[in-house]
Amino acid sequence: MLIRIDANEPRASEITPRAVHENRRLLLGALAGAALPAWAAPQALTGTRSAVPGAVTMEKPTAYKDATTYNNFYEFGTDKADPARNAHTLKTRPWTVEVEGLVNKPRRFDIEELLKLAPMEERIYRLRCVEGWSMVIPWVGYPLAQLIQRVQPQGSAKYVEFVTLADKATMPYVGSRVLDWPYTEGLRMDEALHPLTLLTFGMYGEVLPNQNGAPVRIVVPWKYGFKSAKSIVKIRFVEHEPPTAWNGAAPQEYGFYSNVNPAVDHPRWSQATERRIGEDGLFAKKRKTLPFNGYEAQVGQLYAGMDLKKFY
Ligand SMILES: Nc1nc2c(c(=O)[nH]1)N[C@H]1C(S)=C(S)[C@@H](COP(=O)(O)O)O[C@H]1N2
Ligand SMILES: [Mo]
Repeated sequence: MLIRIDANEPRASEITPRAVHENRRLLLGALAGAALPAWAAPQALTGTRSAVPGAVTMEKPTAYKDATTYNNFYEFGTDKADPARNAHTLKTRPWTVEVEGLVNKPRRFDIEELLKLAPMEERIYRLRCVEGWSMVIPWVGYPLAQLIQRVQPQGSAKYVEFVTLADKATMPYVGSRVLDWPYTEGLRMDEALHPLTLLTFGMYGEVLPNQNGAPVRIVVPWKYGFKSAKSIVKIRFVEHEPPTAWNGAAPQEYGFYSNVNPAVDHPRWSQATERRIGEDGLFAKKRKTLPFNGYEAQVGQLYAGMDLKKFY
């Protein structure tokens, strides 16, 4: 069951100071080791490589340094460098995630319980921001479906809403008027249950850095980055499409679905191409953006018959 990681894959140990790296490794060792047999613990630092089609790309992962210093996490500031500078104040323990709404087994999970709920996998997904840049990141987590199955949604539950932490004491921009806080996001139930939708606890074989959404976030690889809510405290099952932070702030710019779609432009700029972070040298070519961020074969059928210009 355990699949070894390709030897040629760049490891964070090659690009971060050794002491820092050892520290994070130990943390994820405790995390992933708990979900796997003891003999597997050393390899489990990076989880098991996923067998889900589409969950691994052959593209070169973005440098760890870039993925952790060029972020969107508006609770900590609107500049790309702000989250890495400011998110050290985020307290990720103790942490609980309340799962509530239209489910037979509503439950409050302590983060330590949530870590052990299902085996960790490593998945190398592209993350495409609506602003026109993208990264390739080895995420560590397990399918959100694993959690959903355990709480038994009722037939009336058609959507899942994610509510994230809004703590004025530790998040300097909560209270500012850029967005309505808390930052919320949502998925249709079939999207939430899709095997590519990952409940994420780590990246590059290590626990999530605060600026990337510690201690738990969602990663939905075929949608624009803002759907991948960080630092989640509540998961709510509801009947109707829930309001979301960016849709509330600018509905004509950010739709509920927000599937990556090169054919539907943002009203203020094109979505046809993207700049891969780390390739931004003078002669770096922009890449063509792929429908559903390259995951069309896996998720296209979720939207069969829908007008994606209307449901953007
Ligand atoms: N709570 C919260 N989650 C968030 C955001 C945010 O501002 N707050 N920004 C989103 C956006 S716009 C993007 S592109 C991704 C960025 O994730 P990364 O910093 O790990 O690359 O996080 C998303 N999740
Ligand atoms: Mo984004």
